Amino acid sequence: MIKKLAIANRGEIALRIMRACRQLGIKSVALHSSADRNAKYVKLSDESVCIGPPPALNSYLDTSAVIAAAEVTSADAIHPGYGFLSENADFAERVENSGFIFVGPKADSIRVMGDKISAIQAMKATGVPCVPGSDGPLDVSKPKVIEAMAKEIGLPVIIKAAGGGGGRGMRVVEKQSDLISSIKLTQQEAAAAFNNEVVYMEKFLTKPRHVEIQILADQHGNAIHLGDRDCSMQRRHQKVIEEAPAPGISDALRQKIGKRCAEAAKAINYRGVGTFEFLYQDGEFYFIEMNTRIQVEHPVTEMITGVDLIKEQLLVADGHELRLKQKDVQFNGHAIECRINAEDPETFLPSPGEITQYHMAGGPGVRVDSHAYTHYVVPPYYDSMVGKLIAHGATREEAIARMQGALQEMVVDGIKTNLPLHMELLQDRGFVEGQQDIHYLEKKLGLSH
Ligand code: MV4
Repeated sequence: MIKKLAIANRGEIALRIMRACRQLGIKSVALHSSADRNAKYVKLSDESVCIGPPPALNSYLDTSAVIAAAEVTSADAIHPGYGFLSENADFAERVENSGFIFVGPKADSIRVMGDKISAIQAMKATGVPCVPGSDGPLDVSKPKVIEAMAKEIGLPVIIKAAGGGGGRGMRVVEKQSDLISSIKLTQQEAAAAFNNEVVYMEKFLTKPRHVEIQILADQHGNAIHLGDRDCSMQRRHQKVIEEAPAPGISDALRQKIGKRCAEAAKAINYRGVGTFEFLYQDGEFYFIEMNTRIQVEHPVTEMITGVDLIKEQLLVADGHELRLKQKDVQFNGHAIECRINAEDPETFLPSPGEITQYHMAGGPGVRVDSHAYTHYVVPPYYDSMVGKLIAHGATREEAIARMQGALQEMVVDGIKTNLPLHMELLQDRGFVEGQQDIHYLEKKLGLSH
């Protein structure tokens, strides 16, 4: 059994992981930068180690510092959380080679999914539906082949970097005459950004929703899915509101795509939690990427399934068999998550500083995942999320009503936050009707901001 877990992350997710440790009788070690010395999760952990100065490159991203801190505290496992080192295959490998359990998939799985072309090839081979496209690298020395391919797929197409993901390194091509020059540009940018100039082509879907499937797999060949989440409410690839289940998708379709993903996870010998990202348009799912980490929005899945995903993640990392069979996963009601960011609601610029007053929302179906407190100082070095407000209800309408109430109760003073934006969005007609696609929020903000 894992006895002591080193948490190589910060903020709300460090606190969330610590809470799961407590459920399992695992001691926690908070690895933190000097900027996070006074953080709530550092105080609440059993032990803590400062791993470096404020810049993430010298602390949360410093592989050697993280492993050394785990060694000196005699931890037996390392949880990377999300962001930072969570999807770094070399780090996962080093963790295991140093004798620790890495709370995540094997380094090989991270590597396959990190290359978006190999991810698509692996998923296509297991029967997961993908976007019509090149299914492989584009070779600009063969322009005729590329032009014929684009013609067959049908314009517009999108050129994506194999080393990209999460919205980085992409270019939409509308005209056949722009095709080759656009590919060359994307290759140059990809070489500079990811040290990998390989690009591929997909049909560009013009009005999709971002729907993802949560899966959970053990090391004994068992895998289940925990339904879907809609993450379409985003701005510049930053998710703002997520919900589960995705509005407008039938239970039959959810079970069908979920089963496909669980089967795919088994086929690639995946272990741990994982998310299959899809674009959903006109009743069809198209796989785009797989995330091999726990995600920010995991609580909406927890709220509708009653499953503690981090607890299960720790158990399977520790070699336990899945305690849940697919039939044990029952979906109950609807959950919504609002990401609360320390940012100017008009300009979206970060707004770090001292929180002079902090009051949490409460009541039936309301959950707050946050490391913030009165007099907490939000450091300027990291992402601006200071917490997540999650509301569950028997129906989507009830979840919305509870979120509206929770937003009114929530107080985060002294810094600017996006709470006013959330209040507006929870009353927005298109959102309330569940009509959002990936462009919905940016279009709305374009009109009002
Ligand atoms: C696409 C697409 C349309 N068609 N692929 C952006 C993030 C990355 N994960 C994939 N992305 C997209 N891929 C095809 N074939 C549109 C996007 C996209 C997007 C996807 C999910 C969430 C927000 C988005 C915002 C802009 C573009």
